[in-house]
Amino acid sequence: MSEASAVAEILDGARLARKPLEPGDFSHDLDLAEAYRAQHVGMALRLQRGEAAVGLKLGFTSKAKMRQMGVDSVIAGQLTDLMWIAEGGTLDLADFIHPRVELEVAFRLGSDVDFSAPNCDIADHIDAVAPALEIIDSRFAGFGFDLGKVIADNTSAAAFVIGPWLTWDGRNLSNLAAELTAPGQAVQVSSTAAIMGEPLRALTELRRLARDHQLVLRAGDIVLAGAATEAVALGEGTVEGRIAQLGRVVFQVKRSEKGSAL
Ligand code: OOG
Ligand code: MG
Repeated sequence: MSEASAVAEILDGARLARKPLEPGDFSHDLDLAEAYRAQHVGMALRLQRGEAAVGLKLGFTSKAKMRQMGVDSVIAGQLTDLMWIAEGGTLDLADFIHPRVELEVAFRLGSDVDFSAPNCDIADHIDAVAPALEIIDSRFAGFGFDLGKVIADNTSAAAFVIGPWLTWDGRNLSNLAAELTAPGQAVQVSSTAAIMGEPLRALTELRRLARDHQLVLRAGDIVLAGAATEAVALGEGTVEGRIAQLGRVVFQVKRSEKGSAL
């Protein structure tokens, strides 16, 4: 078995068992190319089980997140339909290990992106924008990872919620007030400027990562541009994100005995 397959199996097992990997459980030291290969194998396992790819996400596009997690490079991960919680819907804590939530901007694409075209610009493909909440859930104990580990772990992707889509009109997203309210947590106040000065800039980083690591974007896909706030631990109650001009996005959190079939 290749190293990418071995790593993907370990991470997939930890996710399905909701059991985090302790430092002694994981001895692989992955460079970026190996880490993205492991991420692709992990996605293939999910697709084999019937999940569908629905887009990509960026991580560490804000200083707040880089500082919080002790890393300094932008990373990309992959989203599936099973991760998508309907706006206003309910997340069950029993389905996750130690989930955290963060406030993001989501883009929807109206056409396929051809990354081999020299003048390719993901922004040209946007057809809608929305406020979004991402739920991250590292498969490593205490979110203890380096870049190789978090990339192989599909950038801690676990779930996401997208607010009402607004038709894309090329609007300026560079400084919209952003606020995240989560049960038992101090309100996180930020601005979309926290996302690389303007969330559209994150798409330039995504083009580079997609070209280097064979990521794809098709018509209808979603891109999460990365957190504008630090991530906060999830507890039972209502989570609400608000971004000026874009609107609000809400979901409920409960804890059942058993969890569902994620
Ligand atoms: C990695 C995911 C980072 C973001 O928006 O910056 C991310 C993590 O913090 O566990 O999704
Ligand atoms: Mg995120």
